[in-house]
Amino acid sequence: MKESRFDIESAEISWCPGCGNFFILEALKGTFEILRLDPVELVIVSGIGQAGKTPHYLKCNMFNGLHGRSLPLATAVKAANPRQTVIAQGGDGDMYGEGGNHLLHAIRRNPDITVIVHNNMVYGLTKGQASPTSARGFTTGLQVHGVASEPFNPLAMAISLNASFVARTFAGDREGTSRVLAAAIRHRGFALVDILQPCVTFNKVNTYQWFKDRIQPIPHFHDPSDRIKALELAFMTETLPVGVLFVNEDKLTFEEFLPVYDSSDEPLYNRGVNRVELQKVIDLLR
Ligand SMILES: Cc1ncc(C[n+]2csc(CCOP(=O)(O)OP(=O)(O)O)c2C)c(N)n1
Ligand code: SF4
Repeated sequence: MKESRFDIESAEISWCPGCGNFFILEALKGTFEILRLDPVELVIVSGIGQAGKTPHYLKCNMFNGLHGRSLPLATAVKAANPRQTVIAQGGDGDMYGEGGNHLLHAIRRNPDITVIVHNNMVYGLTKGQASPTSARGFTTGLQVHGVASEPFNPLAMAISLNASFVARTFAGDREGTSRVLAAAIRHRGFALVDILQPCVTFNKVNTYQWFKDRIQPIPHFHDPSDRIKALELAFMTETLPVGVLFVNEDKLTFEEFLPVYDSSDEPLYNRGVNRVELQKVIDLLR
């Protein structure tokens, strides 16, 4: 592994050998180098899960919140300091299950953050229960007769809601993942990157080979502003298109709507409290 300014020397990584999370961690560091990010300018917010541990293994600002709750936190961090690069990171259970409702509304709100989902189609940390993206019929120690529900399609959902940037990559393709992550972080507005991530311990169906047999790069002639074509790609199940599916450059971000930034882009944390104005508000509400 190459040395990076984002390495933490003392980090003892608790992931299983061979886990797809290692490739995502390396791809992330590569992306930060491509973008010449300074660790001080970067905040990674996560929830709970194996994927949620990723920021523990990176030298930058981080906030590890509750399961499924990284998106409101990330939105607030960006609103308080729009000059920071803000990333929210989690597993498919964290982002699409427990945090699913936050995801829907964050897409509508369009904060300028990047959301990275390690999609291993299983709950890794809690030992292999089904997640929202597990295939129908997938058996686990809990779902012994197989999963009864249809799998959640995060890409189709995000494109339907007119998300600002929607992409999918495969953890085993570190360069492709890094390229897409760089585009997502550079993008102004809400960016969702779903990363297909083998869990070698609890998902013996969706293995590295299973993904390799199915992933297919999105053709270079695909126009990511074409929403219907992007939806067609998102609905494909026999092959799994990887790359940038959809981009909408025209949406205003949440921060651009905030009146506090009308006259100045000074981050909120830098501004003093105007006690005279504050007292007026308190008096008004008495
Ligand atoms: C509110 C709450 N509900 C449930 C849990 C238990 N829990 C911890 S991690 C997890 C699932 C993690 O799966 P996923 O988000 O897919 O991440 P992975 O571990 O696979 O990376 C669950 C159910 C919790 N910690 N808090
Ligand atoms: S349980 Fe699965 S997701 Fe968790 S570290 Fe092990 S291989 Fe990775």
